[in-house]
Amino acid sequence: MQNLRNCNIFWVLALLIPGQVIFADAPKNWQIGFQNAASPVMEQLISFHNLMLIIIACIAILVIGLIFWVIWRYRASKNPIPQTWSHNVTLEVIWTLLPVVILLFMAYPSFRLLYYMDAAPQADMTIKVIGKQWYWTYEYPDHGNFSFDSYLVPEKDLKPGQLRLLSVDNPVYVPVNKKIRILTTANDVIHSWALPAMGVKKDCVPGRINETWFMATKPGVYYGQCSELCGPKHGMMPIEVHVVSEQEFNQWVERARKKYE
Ligand SMILES: [Cu+2]
Repeated sequence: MQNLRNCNIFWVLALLIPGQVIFADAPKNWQIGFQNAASPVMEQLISFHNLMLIIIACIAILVIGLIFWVIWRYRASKNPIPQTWSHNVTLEVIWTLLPVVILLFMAYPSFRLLYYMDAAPQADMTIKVIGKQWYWTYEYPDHGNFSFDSYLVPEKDLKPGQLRLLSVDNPVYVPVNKKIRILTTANDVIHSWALPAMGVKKDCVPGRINETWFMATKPGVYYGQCSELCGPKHGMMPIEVHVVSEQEFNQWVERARKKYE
């Protein structure tokens, strides 16, 4: 609820100061739910999660209700002589078939989403992500194949507005509303490139390339973290992605090529 209120205040401010506030998403203290969706995949993941939540809640209520009913209905004081029957074919058929039907009902949207998330056949651009102990290297093969390393900003060097354990020295830039193909790999051990607001989490495995994609629908700064235990500084290799307009992205590419090539 607190999050929701903060969020509303944020949007009021964003409307009052046009062009000044950028939408950003990062973990918040005591957060329980997901970050706000900023990509079509994450929107679908959240609705799938909500569907699961309803099914799980119904099953939990049914089972707990049955337990209490049995405790009350078959209590010792009401049934001094125990029943002797042990099977009920109708009941057994129902409690076998019903879970099968529920599983099939969940499997269809689950597989559809899984294949949707898997790869983007018509991606607008590609970024290669290489996990290393303990930082990330990014390559932009479609923009002159420049590459750069992205390290955590240590706590003592944090500037105002930068987030502890999340801000990096060289963030990733992507254009808004474009399909970004992400190719992941690693140089040493398995890492995992994760960006919760986009619904992305892909293992980076040495010696192989994994593929995923996202399309950011809201400009702003998004944060993620390595999500595969990769050694003592696993928590010190965050991910910072700036989603900007296509024009700003092209300007950044110009600067980046001079800086990193
Ligand atoms: Cu890692």
